[in-house]
Amino acid sequence: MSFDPPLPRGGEIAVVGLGRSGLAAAELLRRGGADVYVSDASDSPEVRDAAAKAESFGAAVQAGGHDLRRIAKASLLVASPGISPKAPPILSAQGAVPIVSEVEIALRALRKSRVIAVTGTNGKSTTTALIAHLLRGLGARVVEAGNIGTPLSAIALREETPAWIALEMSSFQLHDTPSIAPEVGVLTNLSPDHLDRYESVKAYYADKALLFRNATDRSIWVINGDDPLVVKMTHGIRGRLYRFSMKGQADAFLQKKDADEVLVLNGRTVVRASELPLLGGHNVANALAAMLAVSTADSRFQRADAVPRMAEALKSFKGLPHRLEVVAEKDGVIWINDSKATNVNSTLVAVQGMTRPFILLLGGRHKGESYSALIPALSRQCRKVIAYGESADIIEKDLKSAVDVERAGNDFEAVIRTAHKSARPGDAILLSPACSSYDMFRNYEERGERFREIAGAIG
Ligand code: UMA
Ligand code: ADP
Repeated sequence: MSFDPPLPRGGEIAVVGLGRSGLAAAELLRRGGADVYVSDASDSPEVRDAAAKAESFGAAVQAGGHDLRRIAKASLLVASPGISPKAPPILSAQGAVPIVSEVEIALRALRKSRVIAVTGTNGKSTTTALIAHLLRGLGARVVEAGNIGTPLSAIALREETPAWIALEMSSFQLHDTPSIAPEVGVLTNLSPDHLDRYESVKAYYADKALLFRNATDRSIWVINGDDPLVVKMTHGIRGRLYRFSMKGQADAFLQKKDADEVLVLNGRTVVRASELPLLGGHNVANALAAMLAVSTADSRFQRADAVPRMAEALKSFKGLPHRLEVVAEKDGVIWINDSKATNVNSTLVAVQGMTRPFILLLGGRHKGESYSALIPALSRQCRKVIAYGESADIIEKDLKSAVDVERAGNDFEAVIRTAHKSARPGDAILLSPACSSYDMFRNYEERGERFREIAGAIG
């Protein structure tokens, strides 16, 4: 295993966090011959399992705490993305030890792969998965990785190096990835998020802008031409800019045609909007972004014969779980799992896309945004908001003047039963929480799975 730029010679590399990222990075570093010390503040069964695995490949391991002095003497620190820059192990290294992300290590080992990187506040995972699906449809060898779920280091550990990588990058990952220089970089949209970690929206956007840190005249960027913040951020950056738009002509755009709308790429009609299997206008934007990213990545994908293959791929794309996913239907009520909506703007698009009256489950760990931006959209068809979890007080305060809000504590089954009591035939029960899940669950996936189970049992 070789790294370009190489790993520091001598000394120990400290990996902080033994979640998915930390475990994969530690193994990759060991494969490269480095001495590795990996530690995690938690002593949970999952962390202990990961610790045993890390020991098996020869890392020095600590679960249940970090040795801050040892970390401060390391030659390099690899930080897991979920760990705040203000956490003690990161602070203890600051100024003394270079700090990088797990993605940085993996990129150095994957120089031969062609990377399409996707960032933005919402739509990253869907766009990343669509890019990979389109490339597969065009016969390319591709994997999806990064914030979407599989750490990039786990890809670097595979025997076969992929020709293409569709790489989802969160702001946390971008913060510490100095080598990021994708063949194509995509910026989906920008709106406030993660204000529980960042001091200001400006600081959050500054991390997003790090996608462009190594821009050259040969760089290719795919951006949302309808989003003023995206347009402003990318104004004047080096490289070629390609735009997608839902509103007017662009490199990829949505065009009215008779009674329907069509997705147009580089002047060619690819597919009708009504043929896309995904719900909601935001997913049309994601499809435009993905088509444009793929077509700009390689001249082969710009030929006329690529168009029908892209159309087939778009039509056969199965949406990702936990994104506006219908999980049950009974007595005229449909149950929709949008657990991945972890900020106000993502819940807003879900609510705007609703075509029937609905009960909205809103709550979890508050991330600092006001919920009042939802009011105009909720006023149309929302029968009731069920406010639950740690953020219930704030949700109630922000919404009660305009919408019927019922408080429902933090027993998730009781929360869902409360929603069910208010539902009538023809309604939807929508879990689109606008909050992170960490007050009650391990992650958004667990929250969505619980919703699916309880909806199945009730429905
Ligand atoms: N920990 C410490 N010390 C601390 C704080 C935390 O040791 O001071 C430990 C925790 O006990 C835990 C570990 O760090 O064991 C967790 O690390 P992590 O939160 O970085 O989790 P991973 O499993 O490595 O998952 C990360 C991403 N998680 C976050 O960014 C929060 C996953 O994105 C990503 O899929 C995965 O790497 C692979 O790349 C999830 C996410 O929620 C989906 N992302 C955010 C989002 O989409 O909004 C950015
Ligand atoms: P991310 O990876 O950025 O969190 P996902 O593709 O996982 O994005 O979608 C998460 C949620 O964000 C979805 O459930 C949906 O409610 C919302 N969403 C998806 N795409 C968009 C978009 N283009 N614009 C605004 N919101 C979106």
